[in-house]
Amino acid sequence: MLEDLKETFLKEREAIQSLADVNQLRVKYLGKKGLVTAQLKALSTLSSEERPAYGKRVNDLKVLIEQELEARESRLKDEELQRQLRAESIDITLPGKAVSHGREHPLSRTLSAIVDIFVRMGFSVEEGPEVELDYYNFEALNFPKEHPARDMQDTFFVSSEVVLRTHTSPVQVRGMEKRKPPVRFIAPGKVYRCDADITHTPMFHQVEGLMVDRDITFSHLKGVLEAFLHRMFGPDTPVRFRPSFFPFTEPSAEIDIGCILCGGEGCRVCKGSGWLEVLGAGMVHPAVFEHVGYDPGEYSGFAFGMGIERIAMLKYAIDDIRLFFENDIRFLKQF
Ligand code: 2NM
Repeated sequence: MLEDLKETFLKEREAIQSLADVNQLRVKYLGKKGLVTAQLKALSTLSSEERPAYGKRVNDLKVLIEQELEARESRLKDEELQRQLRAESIDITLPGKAVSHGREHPLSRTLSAIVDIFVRMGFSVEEGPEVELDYYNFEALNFPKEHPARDMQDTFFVSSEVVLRTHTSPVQVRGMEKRKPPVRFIAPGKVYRCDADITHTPMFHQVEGLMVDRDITFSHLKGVLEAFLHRMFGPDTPVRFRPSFFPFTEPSAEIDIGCILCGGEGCRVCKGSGWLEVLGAGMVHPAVFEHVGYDPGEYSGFAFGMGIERIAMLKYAIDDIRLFFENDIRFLKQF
């Protein structure tokens, strides 16, 4: 009887496939209502002579089954662990993924360089709204009502009184309204004009600057802007001032540097002239001072402006302005 039980168990043990199978056999043989348990319970029906020997045999069988099941169980767990380890293994000999580094955008680098030079000369930095009142963008800057810049063709109108600023000069006006002379600050930022080709985008960046005090002359303008251009493009860069016109300055000038691409020989970029226009400037018009409450009899000042894209294009020899805004990593990587 006990031998049969053992034989059956040994056969069933061979069929074990899983931990569930192990548990099933454990219940079947060793559980409360198990086959071996039943044998142990039956011991009480035996005589005291038969009991010890039979009891030992039942117990031996119980121990054997326990050991066998435990051995099966630990092998199954081990196999499962190995399977899992194999499935989750990583090949540490594979080459790693290259981390691609970011770079400062060429426009940001150019702006930082410009700001840095003026800050070292004692200028502070002012900001103002990009959505601007017509008053600050045009009226206070002495643009007559019929000036072409006020045309729908050149200016983005939000309403009849509100525009996207077409230059950062309104920041200068707001800056002057806020304080009394002496003032000395620059205004970098985004500006907007209805225009798009290889040298124009509807949004671009400008830095404008302003210095106002008693007895500020055109010589101060020349000295500051020459110093700026020599720090920006190198101390031997030729600088030239040409008469020009702006509504908000009188007299006005446009400022050229010797072509940094051909060294003044004449090339495609300087259109054969040997010169590149980089700045507009002039002595602030008395009408502008009147608008901000400065007495033009007491104070004078100079102002200037430049396009950051243009400066960056010249500095890095970039021939299409749109490259700045496409965010093509192959372009950006070069700076
Ligand atoms: C330029 C050229 C010349 C300029 C003038 C002023 C202000 F507000 F003071 F009148 N701000 N910026 C100015 C003068 C800007 O950009 C080409």
